[in-house]
Amino acid sequence: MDTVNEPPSQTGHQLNLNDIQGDIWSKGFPKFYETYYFFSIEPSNAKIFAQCLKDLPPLISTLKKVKEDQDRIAKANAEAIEAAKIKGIPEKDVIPPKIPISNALIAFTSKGLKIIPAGVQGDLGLSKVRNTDPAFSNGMVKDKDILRDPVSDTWDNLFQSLKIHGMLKIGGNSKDKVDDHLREIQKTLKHGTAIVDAFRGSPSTPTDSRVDGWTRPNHRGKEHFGFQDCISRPRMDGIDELEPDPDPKAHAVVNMNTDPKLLIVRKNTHSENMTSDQDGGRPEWMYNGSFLVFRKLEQNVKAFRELTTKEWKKNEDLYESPAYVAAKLMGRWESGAPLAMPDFHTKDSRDPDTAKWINNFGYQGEVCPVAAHIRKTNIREKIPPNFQDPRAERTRIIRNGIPYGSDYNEKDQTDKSTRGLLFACYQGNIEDGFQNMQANWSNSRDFRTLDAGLDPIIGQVSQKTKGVNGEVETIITDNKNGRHIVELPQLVTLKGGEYFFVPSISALSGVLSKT
Ligand code: N7H
Repeated sequence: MDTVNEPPSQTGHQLNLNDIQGDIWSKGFPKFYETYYFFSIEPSNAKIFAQCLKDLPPLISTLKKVKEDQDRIAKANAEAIEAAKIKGIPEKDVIPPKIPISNALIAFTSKGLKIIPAGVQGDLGLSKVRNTDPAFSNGMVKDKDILRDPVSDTWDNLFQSLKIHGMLKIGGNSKDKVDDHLREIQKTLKHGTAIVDAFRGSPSTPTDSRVDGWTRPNHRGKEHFGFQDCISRPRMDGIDELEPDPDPKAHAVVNMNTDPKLLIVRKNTHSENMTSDQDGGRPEWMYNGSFLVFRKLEQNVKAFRELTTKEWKKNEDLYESPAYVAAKLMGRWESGAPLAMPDFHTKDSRDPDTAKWINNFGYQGEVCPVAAHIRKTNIREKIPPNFQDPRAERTRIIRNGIPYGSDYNEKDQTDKSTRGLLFACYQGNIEDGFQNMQANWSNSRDFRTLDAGLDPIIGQVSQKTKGVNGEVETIITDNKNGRHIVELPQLVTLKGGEYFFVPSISALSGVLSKT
């Protein structure tokens, strides 16, 4: 496939910015607001649906469009800061200008691909995909045992319904803009005829097939536990500025520069289930697409705060504050400053605006516990050939989710509202990416070292191995006292999710719209 309008490549990896959907990039959609709309394709009208897909590409954003939007916003922000400076207004008080923007992505489940004419007629080679990408082909519910997900009775009806064939992810800077964009796509896809809401609950809950998120108005960039999010992200040659060499002063041995084929399906994108002579084992129509994992993850902020306060009170001689305990669980301070770097061991006093961009670091010793969320999910080391996990080098994801729900208010004990993260990540193969990270790293007491403890943020154990009160354990380490076991309540609860494939623009208007 030709490469169009891409910036010069520094390492020979080229990206077709006009063919790849625009959220498959570490910066992703610019957004204050985002909706995830889940639909079913009416089997009797699958031909009409395929015809409609031909008209869809102008409403779906390419990487080129999203990059232009991000550049436009960066320029407007820089101008606002410059203008404020002249008036003597400090940078932190500048409100970024809101440029009216929305962007959309479409993705399909394997069930959805099977229903459309190209799937029925065998043009999509889905039997090959069953071999190369079993997790995607089976769907998230069937992957439950591998992921060690709890039974799905905690899931929202929408995800339990098993009727999801496709999803629209639309991000923008206002709800109105996002709603308009959604309505336009629904009209193009003949909502009511060719597609219907995946789950239709009672009339009193009309938005059952739609899940909305928004950046926290007074804490933009911070998730509900209070941490700066979206710092560490893989950088792809051809669209990102690459990171400099790993910084030896910060013990870094690798950086986040990532071969795009780990994130986007290309000719040589690996799959655990492909032998080396099956290069290109996936059908070509999948090139320039990516696998998307969606999880609705509810966060128990009250339990998080109580836990960090309790552990601090028990060990005041070791931990200077509940915030320090929280940093031990996360691996970064709330500001984003990495615990692993000597300058940040004990004080979160750094300017959050600089701290939050620090990413060129590695790990030495256990000042940052091996079980801490960011150390579990990115081991930041050169993988030796005999490493216990042969997939480790390929385990990279692009995270582009958004928080949902209102802020937790400690003072209102009657408040029953819920909150969390609409987690979305992209990868070239689910087994190598999300599944390995969640199942074999975060959920394993013995990764990365024997008896390291669970990832305290997202680790889950099956009901069978939980304690009597449903608690699980992690290990906090520190310089003075070595290891210290922490009993965890389930801080994050899965409310449902699904696996999707995000096709290229040419596949949408080509093979997928064949009738
Ligand atoms: Fe995690 N959090 O906001 O507390 N995550 N995450 N995550 N996460 C990270 O670097 C969080 C989840 C990764 O390279 C930070 O952006 C929460 C899942 C990876 O150093 C924070 C939830 C998976 C990284 C959080 C959640 C991951 C990462 C630090 C669920 C994959 C980069 C800021 C509710 C299976 C690690 C940053 C690196 C970082 C939070 C979920 C993976 C603050 C609350 C399900 C790869």
